[in-house]
Amino acid sequence: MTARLVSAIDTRNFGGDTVRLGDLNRDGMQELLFVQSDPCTRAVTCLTATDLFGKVLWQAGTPSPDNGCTYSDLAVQIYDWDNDGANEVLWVEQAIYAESIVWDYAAGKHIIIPTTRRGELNGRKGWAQEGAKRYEETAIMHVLDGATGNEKTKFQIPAPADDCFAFANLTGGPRRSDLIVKDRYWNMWGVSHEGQVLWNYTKSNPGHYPVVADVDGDGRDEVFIGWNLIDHDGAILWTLPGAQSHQDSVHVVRMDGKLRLIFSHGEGEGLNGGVHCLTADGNELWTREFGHAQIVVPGQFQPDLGPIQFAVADLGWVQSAGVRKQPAIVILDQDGREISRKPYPDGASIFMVRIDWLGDGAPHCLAVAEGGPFDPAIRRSRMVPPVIQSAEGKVVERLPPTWPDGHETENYTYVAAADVWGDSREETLVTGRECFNIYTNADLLPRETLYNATFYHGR
Ligand SMILES: [Ca+2]
Ligand SMILES: [Ca+2]
Ligand SMILES: [Ca+2]
Ligand SMILES: [Ca+2]
Repeated sequence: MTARLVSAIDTRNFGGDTVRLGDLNRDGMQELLFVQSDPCTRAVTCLTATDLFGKVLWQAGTPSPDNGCTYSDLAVQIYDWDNDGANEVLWVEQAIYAESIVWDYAAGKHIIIPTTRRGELNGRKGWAQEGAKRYEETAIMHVLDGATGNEKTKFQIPAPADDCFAFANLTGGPRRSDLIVKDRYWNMWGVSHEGQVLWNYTKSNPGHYPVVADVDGDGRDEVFIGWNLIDHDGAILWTLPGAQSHQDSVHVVRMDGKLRLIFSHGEGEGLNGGVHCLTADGNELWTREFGHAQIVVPGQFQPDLGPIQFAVADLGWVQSAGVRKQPAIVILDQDGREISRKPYPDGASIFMVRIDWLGDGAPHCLAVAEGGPFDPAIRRSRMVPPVIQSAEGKVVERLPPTWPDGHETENYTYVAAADVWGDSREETLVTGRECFNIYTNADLLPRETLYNATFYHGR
């Protein structure tokens, strides 16, 4: 156990489940962007930029301890949007939801709520706004200076497109300067850098965060959303039949020199989803069935089995009581064969990311956040402290969420991996609504000995 806590930030006022990373002030070092949102409306309510130790660079919006809970993905990204060498922060302000489609937790169904004032549902407990039957005005993409948070520009995007967005090259320019924007589950749009809507995709549920890649090599990005590959102009390149539940996790990877499209999904139409590996031209190479394959991630978990394997977080099989049974983290080889399986208690929620924790070509590990079932009283699961574990499921590190004064808490929600400490290995970032931590691997990094050394100093 060599994990060392290098940053502990008290985030009770401005923190939460969602944190973005990027160099905001152009000094080459990463900063943190804490994002808060209203858990009912999903509206972004506060952005707080800090250095890695919590010193605030700027804040936009109003911080609130009530808005650390993230219901869904959030439409906030860091990118050099205007290509001047410095990053901007882009975020989407919602349109007016004139007739809201709201998930009612108590009733367990969607209901329609008339509302025509901005912020009218803010702070409403027990509801989650998923979309609207009717919108007024448009959504607005705001572009902020990364170093100051001052607005540089803004432009209109389609009213429902406030779920999340991705940068893509749709117009054939030298870099990704266009946008894919979407709503929760019904629409996806291509938008040019100038804010012009290029196309609207409605043929299938786009699922969660899409992946973009130039799959056909024409210098423009396709959008992969599961059973469908969308061309840069919004045309459908191919569609495959299969259980039509929305994708939870998508990747485009290169295996044996060929592009492969991987996605996972849960159950739909009474059928079980799972993990699917497709060719770039839309043939299925293999399928592996799971109860609810929430996450699939590629990595070099067991390099002796080839350059790529896949880790799957399976939330388990739905039973009549509503509790999912036999959740597990499963490692697959590149042909979809199961290599190992680590079981978790029935009803567990599992979140994980691949992490290069050991460095220097050692096998990748998983950073895992394990919780019980979602608890509505605290609007999150009760959590087990995060761990780093090997492909075989062996725990390498325990990373207790820790306050600046050193005392530990179980109040955290996710883990992330990024090399923010500059030693070529990835750190573990632990995000929560009270504190934020960075753990680094303090173990010495093995290096080959140099020989035929000289110290001729020039005289
Ligand atoms: Ca920086
Ligand atoms: Ca810029
Ligand atoms: Ca292309
Ligand atoms: Ca590092």
